[in-house]
Amino acid sequence: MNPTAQKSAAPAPANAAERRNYYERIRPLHLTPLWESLHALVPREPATPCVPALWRYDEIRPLLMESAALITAEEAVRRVLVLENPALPGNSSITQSIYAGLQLIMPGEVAPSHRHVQSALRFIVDGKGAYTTVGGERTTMYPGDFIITPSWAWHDHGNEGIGGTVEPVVWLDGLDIPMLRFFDAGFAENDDAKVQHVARPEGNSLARFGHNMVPVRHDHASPTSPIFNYPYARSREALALLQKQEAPDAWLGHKLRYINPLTGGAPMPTIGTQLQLLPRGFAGKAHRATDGTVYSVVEGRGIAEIAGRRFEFGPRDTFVVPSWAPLRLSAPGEDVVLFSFSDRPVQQAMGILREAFLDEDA
Ligand code: 1HN
Repeated sequence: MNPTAQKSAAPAPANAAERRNYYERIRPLHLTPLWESLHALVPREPATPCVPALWRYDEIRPLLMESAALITAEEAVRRVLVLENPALPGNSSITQSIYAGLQLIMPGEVAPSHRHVQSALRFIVDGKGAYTTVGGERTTMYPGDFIITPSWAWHDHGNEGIGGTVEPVVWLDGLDIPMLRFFDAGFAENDDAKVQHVARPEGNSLARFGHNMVPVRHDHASPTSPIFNYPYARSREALALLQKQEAPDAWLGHKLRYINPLTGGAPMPTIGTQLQLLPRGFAGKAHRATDGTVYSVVEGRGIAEIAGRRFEFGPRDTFVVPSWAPLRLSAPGEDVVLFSFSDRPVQQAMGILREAFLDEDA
């Protein structure tokens, strides 16, 4: 019996049996009655299967380090613990559209060069001195840096340290994997070389595009930002100045979105990214939006109340806010800095993004 049949208005018993019989006869022809699923297909408001969840870095770090003894980065290709939404096991998804994972690269290791249609972001969580090379330019990683691997760009990672010290480096990967899977549009290939030839000096992209100026003549045609490392030092400085100069937004605190300097839009076509500061004592109002969002805690301890559930977070933790779940952020004891990302640019391109800034308790 079709379980959804029970949800529709109860027909006369004889009629119900006739309908069931009818459904059984059309099933072999791969036909199904819309009227039994219409309400679930077109819900009055988003009814995501995703649930709110928090991953504590202090719990994960020892397990991540343990994985380094089980497999090398090279054998693994990418040594990552995937953060799966607890309600979507086996899907490699933290929301319906977004993948997230914590990637570890140990001193001296190499994650070999490859490329794929999926776009990736790296948000550096722990350690410094690893590098990623993207399309022939290398960038050194520092905590809080937001780094992009555009669709179809060659990329390899390594860890040679900096200033004579080399330590394990962990970053949060965010990819549009579930979106690409939905579209059945994924391609991938391995590079001939394990490590890409470095073709440009470090910092070249930032020099060209990262100072509110862009080269008068350039050939950057991709929809992804020509900047591929947005260093934390700079983003953090902007927030520190705003904190001195302005009152925080009652819902968001001081919140800035990263931009593609050529368009003013999101740095990647499929993923939008933000950095926000909640000043000590901030007790935010609730807000909700249709883009399920992943947060990485950079600094400070605070509280995220998500759909009425309370999560206490600290530095390096990751949490996820499902689509349309009211979120209230607070920072009772110290300044908090949060990085976040979602499929917002896709929803905006489709004209379907909705958000609400609530004035009463959610
Ligand atoms: C990938 O290529 C990376 O390049 C990280 O670091 C995570 C997850 C699934 C498929 C490819 C990387 C990935 C990935």
